[in-house]
Amino acid sequence: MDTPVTYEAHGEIGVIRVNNPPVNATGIAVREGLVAAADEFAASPQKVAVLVAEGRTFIAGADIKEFGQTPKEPHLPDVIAHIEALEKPVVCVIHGTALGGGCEVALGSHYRVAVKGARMGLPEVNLGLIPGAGGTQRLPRLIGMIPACEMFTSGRQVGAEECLQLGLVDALSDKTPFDAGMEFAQSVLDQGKGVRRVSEMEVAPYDEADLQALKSAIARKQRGHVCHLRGIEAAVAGGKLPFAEGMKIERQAFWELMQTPQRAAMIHAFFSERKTASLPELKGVTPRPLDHIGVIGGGTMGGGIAVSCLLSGLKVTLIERDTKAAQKARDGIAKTLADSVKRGKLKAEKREALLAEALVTSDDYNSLAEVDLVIEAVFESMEVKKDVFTKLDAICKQGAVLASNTSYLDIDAIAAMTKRPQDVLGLHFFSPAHVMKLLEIVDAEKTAPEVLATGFALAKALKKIPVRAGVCDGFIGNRILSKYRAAGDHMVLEGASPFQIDKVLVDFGFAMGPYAVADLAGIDIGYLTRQRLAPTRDKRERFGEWGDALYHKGRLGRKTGRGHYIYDEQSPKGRPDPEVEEIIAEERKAKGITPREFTDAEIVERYMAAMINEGAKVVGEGIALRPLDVDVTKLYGYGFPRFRGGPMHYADHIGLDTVLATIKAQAQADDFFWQPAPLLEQLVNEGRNFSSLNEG
Ligand code: 3H9
Repeated sequence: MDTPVTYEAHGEIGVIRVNNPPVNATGIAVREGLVAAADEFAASPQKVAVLVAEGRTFIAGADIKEFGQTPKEPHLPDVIAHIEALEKPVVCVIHGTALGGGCEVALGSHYRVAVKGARMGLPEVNLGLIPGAGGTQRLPRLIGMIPACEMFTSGRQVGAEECLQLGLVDALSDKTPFDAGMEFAQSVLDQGKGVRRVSEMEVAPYDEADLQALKSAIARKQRGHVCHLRGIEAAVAGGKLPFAEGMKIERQAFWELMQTPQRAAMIHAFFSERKTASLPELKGVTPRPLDHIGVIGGGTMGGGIAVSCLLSGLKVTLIERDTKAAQKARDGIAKTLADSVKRGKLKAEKREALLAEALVTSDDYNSLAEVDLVIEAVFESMEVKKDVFTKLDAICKQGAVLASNTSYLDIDAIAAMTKRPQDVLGLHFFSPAHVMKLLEIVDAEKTAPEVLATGFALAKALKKIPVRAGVCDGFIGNRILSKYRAAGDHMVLEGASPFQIDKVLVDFGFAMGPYAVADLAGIDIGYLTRQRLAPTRDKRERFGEWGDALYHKGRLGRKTGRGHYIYDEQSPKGRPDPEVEEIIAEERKAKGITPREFTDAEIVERYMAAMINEGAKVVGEGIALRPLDVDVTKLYGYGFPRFRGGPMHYADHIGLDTVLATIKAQAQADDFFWQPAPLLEQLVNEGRNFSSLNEG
């Protein structure tokens, strides 16, 4: 078998080359290869070695696929120690990304050179871990305790220039990785430099108050995560001890974290979000060209979609109903782009160029004649959408992809308004569309494979996480949302307060609870949905009506300063409003309900059971391809805590039989709402879990 690590001599310089596509992860063969190459260099006449990787990136970390299996020797910390212990210097050249174990290999080398565009980072916290091959011990010794802790607790990728400023690399180069390494190695030779081991350095003194401030910020921002503070503990404790003692502390913490459900959940999320992006059925299908995008509607959603496209280098033509509205849409986009400039994400000149050259706003549908793909983001009304698609059918060039951003409506019915239903699909963005990562790609009955593939290509261009969904009311995300929100409403009717439910779910790890979300989205949205569903609502369905009372009182949520919560200067993020509890109490009274207390655990159990049950229905009906597609949807569009992996992963964790038992117990009181998903029953009967459906 070809070894992924080779050693070759170039005069006085040895070259250790890592070649393990796609990202040069340090699986067992690479670890063995690095030790062998280091030994070959040690025994060779060469005086200095260059450690360089082939392909698109330097080592992107440990091989995550090996996590959860029994680790095989040599372990990465020992491999790195072996390299560092060499008596002749090793120059590491970083291109692409040196992440996790890759960054740690670089830290174990004696010198580091970064080529243009290279980035370094310790992103283990994104996998529920801390660096486990010396990152918490060497990095503070090299760049100082506070910057080191900031780097490995944020998991961020640090650009080459900042690496140089931090002292993380010794030099930058414009050359190819190989040439950059050879040049630096030659300078080491010329200057007669020897080895320089980071493990032998002392941690520079730092201000304890800065460390405390960082810890407090992490405790706030990373609520629920167990790994971040463990990393700081290991770094701080190790910084006061001999290096080898510090390594033991790091190792212990790393292995303990490796056993946690959080690590399993976050690695599930890592691989799932990559799986949703490559549909097996689209293998070999060529997407249509994407250069010029049409957007219809310049409100929050349409404007956000336009910004997202512009920032990704696509041309945009945005249509509004008259020139005034078109100008307003342009102003909104200009403002969002100005915010990007303020945040340092966009250069001011680039913003000017985008607005002048890449964006056209118009009230004339004929301007869409040449677009490659058009996304309709107008008012959620079937009549309005049908009118838009009839116009698009008449105007757009043959082969243009016609997409609707509807959140609920039937894409098949929309497609039927055109003579080219094969070109129609749903592209469901989440607001704000230039920020939110999720894109539900709705595969309608007649959508052609290359049109679906074009949806996925657009997601890639926009750096979104795509999930394929089938047609139904609410697709994957909103359909499931309607059920757990209803389960929450039932508990409120029975005696819980919306504020208790929100708090419990935030404690569980959600970014926000459902009633705070309702206030953010607007109480009118829920009201209109209830109105839309009223004609077809089954008499047996229980539902809360206090939202209607809030709506009629003009309490539309954040935008009016009151919804479930009061939003004012005193509490910009909202404080509970006793008046809402009174409105709910009246509704209970009118419905003859005697309120009772709910425990926090009961709230989580019921809310999650409703979410999982509907998730299982969505998978069982083929609306979502696999349970992991439900997980990714909830993680990226609905604030589900990543450290719990998504609702279906969470269900496997607590046990599907437990979930089914909850559903059956609830069905005794309400067998209309609590109908177990056939797929859930089947899996329980067969002793299987959701994960078994994710394979392949
Ligand atoms: C660690 O290092 C622990 C150590 O501290 C201690 C150890 C003792 N392993 O993302 P892409 C696959 S923890 C295995 O689509 P991009 C990925 O699944 C690790 N596989 O490409 C995909 O496979 P497929 C710390 C990996 O260009 C393919 O490579 N490191 C790994 O958009 C392409 O990936 C990290 O957390 C891996 N480490 O982005 C870095 N990484 O083609 C994780 C990727 O079958 N990786 N794959 O779908 C990344 O952030 C991105 O992959 C990267 C490239 C930025 C490198």
